[in-house]
Parts: sequence; C-alpha cells; structure tokens
Amino acid sequence: MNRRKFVQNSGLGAMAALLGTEIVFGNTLPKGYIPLGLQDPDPFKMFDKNPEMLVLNDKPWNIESLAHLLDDRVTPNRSMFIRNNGIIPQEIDLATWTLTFDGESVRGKKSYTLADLKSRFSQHTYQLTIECGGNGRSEFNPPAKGNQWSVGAVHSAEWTGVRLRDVLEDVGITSDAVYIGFHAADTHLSGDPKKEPISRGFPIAKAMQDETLLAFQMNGKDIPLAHGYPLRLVAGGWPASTSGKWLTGISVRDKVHDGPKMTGTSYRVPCLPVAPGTEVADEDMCIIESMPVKSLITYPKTGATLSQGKSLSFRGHAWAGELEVTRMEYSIDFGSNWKECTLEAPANRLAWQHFSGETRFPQKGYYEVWVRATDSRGNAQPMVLPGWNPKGYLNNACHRIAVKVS
Ligand SMILES: Nc1nc2c(c(=O)[nH]1)N[C@H]1C(S)=C(S)[C@@H](COP(=O)(O)O)O[C@H]1N2
Ligand SMILES: [Mo]
Repeated sequence: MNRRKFVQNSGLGAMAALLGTEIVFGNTLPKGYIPLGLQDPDPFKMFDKNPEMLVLNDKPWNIESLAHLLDDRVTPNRSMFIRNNGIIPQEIDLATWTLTFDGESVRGKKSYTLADLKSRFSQHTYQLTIECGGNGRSEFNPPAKGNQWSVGAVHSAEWTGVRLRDVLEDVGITSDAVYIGFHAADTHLSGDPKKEPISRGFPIAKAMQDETLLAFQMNGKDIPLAHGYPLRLVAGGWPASTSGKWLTGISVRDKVHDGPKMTGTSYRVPCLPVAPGTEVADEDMCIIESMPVKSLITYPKTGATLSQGKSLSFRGHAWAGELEVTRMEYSIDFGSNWKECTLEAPANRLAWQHFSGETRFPQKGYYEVWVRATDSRGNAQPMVLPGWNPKGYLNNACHRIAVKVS
C-alpha cells in the first residue's frame, strides 16, 4: 500500500492514531500536508523488524541484524537482515505470477504458475543458512565501498518449496548446461525497466542439490515481502546474493551466467592473495562459491558483566558453507589457549550448528571470549582479518565479546 497516499487522504483522527498522540493545533494543519512524524516510513514497523537493528541504507533498503538478536536456533523474520540492490516490487498478483525457464540450454522455454509449482512437485523444508558475501566488510582496511556490514548479515530460516532440480528435470535441459542465472521482479534504482538490479546464479551441480529450493514459504508462512515474496531461490551455504528474491525467471546457460553483479569485481575475490590496496585486473578475480567457516556468539551480548566466582554460559551458531563444522573452541586469553565448546549437529545439511560453553575467570577484570570454528576439511577461522580484497568480501575472522568481571 502507498503510505504517502494513505496519509494524505486520512483525516486528523487517523493521523493522530498513527502518531500515537493528539495533533494539537491540528485544525490549522494545511490541507494535504503530511506531518513530518509521518513522512518517512518506519522501516522497523514496515518490515516487522526488531528496532535495535541498524538501517545502513534506505534507497535501497539495507538493514543489518546484531549478534545478540540472532540467538534463536531458527532465525525469525524479526531479526533477519535485509539486503536489496534495487526497489522492492510493489504490486504482486499471485494469480498471474509465473516462473519462466529459458536460456541456451533448455529444450524449450517453459513457464509455471505458483499453483503449478505447488501442485506438480513434491515439497520440502530445510533450514538454510545464507550469509551476504560482504558480511564483515566494515573491518577491511583500506576500506571497501558498499554496505558496511558488521557481523549481522547472516540468517538461518526454514524454507519450504520445491526442488529446483525437480523443476529443471520437468523443463528438460541439454547436456551443455553449465550454470543457472535468476531473474526477479525488483526494479533498478535508475527506474529503467529494462535494467535488472541483480541477476546472479550458480553452477548446475549446485542447482541439482536436494536443498536448492524454489521456496514459497519461510518459517511456515508466506515469505515476507522484503525477503522475496511470493517466490525465492534459496541456495544455502553460498553467498546470499545467489538466493534470488521475487523470482520470475531462471536462465539455463551454456556458460557462466553473465547477468548484473556476476562480472567484474562483483562477488569475486582475487584468485591469488594480494597485498591490501592492490588493484586487481578483472581476469584475476574469481567467483565466490561456498562461503568460509564462521561463527557467532549470540549470548550473552558483548559488554556482559559478571560477579567474580560465577561462571559464564555462552552460546551461538557456527556454519561452513557447503561443509560441516566439526570443531568449536573458545579462548578467554586473546587466543593463547583454546578449550572445546559443545557442538551440535545441524538440523540438516546447510543449516547452521549450535554451540555452547561455560567458563570461569581467574580474577576480576576485563576479558574477551573469542570463538573459533573449524570445518570438516580442517580450515579454522582466522583470529585476525583474512585476505584483503577490493570489495571487502569473506571476512570470517573469529567473533568475540567483551566481559567484565567485578
Ligand atoms: N531479486 C533480488 N534478489 C536478491 C537481492 C536483490 O537485490 N534482488 N539481493 C541479494 C543479496 S546481495 C543478498 S545478501 C540477499 C539478502 O537476502 P535477505 O534480504 O532475505 O536477507 O538477497 C539476495 N537476493
Ligand atoms: Mo549480499
């Protein structure tokens, strides 16, 4: 709904209700004037988000979560970050919404309505962790342009839908298929209807995994508008930019998909490590695939205080892209000594895993709790910033919280 029009057409009483208080001198309000208090949409109300979250940008909307808001095992909408490259589609008609398959490597172009997808293919639910490739960008030096995400651009919700694989089999793809690319209903910031804000994808092998979904539900309900209503591609473990929201099309390509944000430096890192600040030629940049091992302490919130002699219980989640986390450790002495945390198995492949620990502190003073996850190939999170790259992707340094014992 257009809030501006709604406010313009509403009377004093309705405006007072929206403001939550009487408009004193309301009888002198110029006709058609929108009180300042109602001019900007409140993003927290509009998207049903926790007001502690951080708005990084409002055109397009980019809203970050915080470590302590991500404590739930399955992330609820209220604490999920929002990352948009363009403008959220406004008018969505479920009856006419279609998903169209095209590209060099389909036997023929084919479209499905939402009802087709729901009735013709079996439905599956998975908890899938998706993290923005730029999560942690704010730490890099020299700084990288783009949203200055701290640690909160990750979530692990439950997605329900049909398998992309099942639908691709129904479409029929040719043996030269190597990649899929998504198309979506959001619009470019320039307003040019021919321009796509983002059209990314992944190799056929990822498209064929059990967990790669064309989802129409999140956490058991319709997907919230900001997260891709009414249909979303979900590719757990890969940069979240490959999980196309407001999905209208899939191109099956005979080469690596070359839509907007697939080329140049977008979602790519230098194929070989470079010194901070180095300019890297496009041909020396490689596409980010599976995300690296990472973890987050979600309880307590950093800055916790504790009385001496008491033990501290802490917990959080760990994930490792396509791999599993096999070891979780913590340190209270800035990484000199590490002890084991309790680590749980994931709800399913590509869901994050829960860890917990309990520690005592030897005397009064300032401490930090650091945690470190290790994946099934033996890769551990770095304690300091990992390799600098021009766009500030893949910062998987150990998360840490401050604790004061008094
Ligand atoms: N159609 C569309 N899909 C999109 C985007 C977008 O701008 N448009 N942004 C991508 C990026 S970069 C990220 S990090 C995730 C964010 O998902 P979320 O907003 O549900 O958290 O959506 C991805 N899918
Ligand atoms: Mo992203």
